[in-house]
Amino acid sequence: MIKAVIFDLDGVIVSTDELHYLAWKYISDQEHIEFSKTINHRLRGVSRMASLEIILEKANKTYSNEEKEALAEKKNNYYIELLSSLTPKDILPNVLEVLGKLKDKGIKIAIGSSSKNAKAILKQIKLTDIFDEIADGNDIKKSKPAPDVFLIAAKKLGLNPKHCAVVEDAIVGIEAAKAAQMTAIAVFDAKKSELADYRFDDIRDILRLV
Ligand code: B16
Ligand code: MG
Repeated sequence: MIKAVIFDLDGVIVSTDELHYLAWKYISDQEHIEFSKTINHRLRGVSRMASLEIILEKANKTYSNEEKEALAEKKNNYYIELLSSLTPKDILPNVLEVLGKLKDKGIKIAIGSSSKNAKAILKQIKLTDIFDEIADGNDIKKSKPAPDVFLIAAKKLGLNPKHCAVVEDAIVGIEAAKAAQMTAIAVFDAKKSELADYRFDDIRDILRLV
């Protein structure tokens, strides 16, 4: 029985992929490192430092930990600048309808995001208050595919993970949901995951499960 739905943020509630892409492109261009949309695709749901490690696979030199920290900080500062252009119009189609209807049915709703900027993003799109709980990159040491962020969301909700469903656009996010013993609902890119319990083209299909 599903008592709560935990939503991934980037790629499910709002599409910040392009902004992450532009910010990482700015860094990789400065460092003369090859970067593409295909590589950007591998960064979905992955933490900032783990994303940087993926980008540095194409680098011709090795970077010290201090240099990595500096690059990640530079990327994030640029990304935060880009986030200022986000508005409620960027909320993905049918999301508001689904959130409202889940609440009407007495289902709890939460955010389970790897992003340390999750609260700033929610503020930009004016969605901070609708969620019962928010678990994000600041709450965890291990990002998806580790189950941590979803387990923390369930704990904050006071629910058994088995009573929680996760909506994810990233394959690593589906792995994380299953590792947390939750129902895994895949949208967009995550539909390729063999582990998903459900694959939906329209997020409104979630309403059939509750
Ligand atoms: P930040 P999600 C993830 O968010 C993004 O998909 C991923 O591309 C990003 O690297 C990660 O957040 C960390 O973001 O640099 O803002 O802390 O999909 O888990 O909501
Ligand atoms: Mg995502």
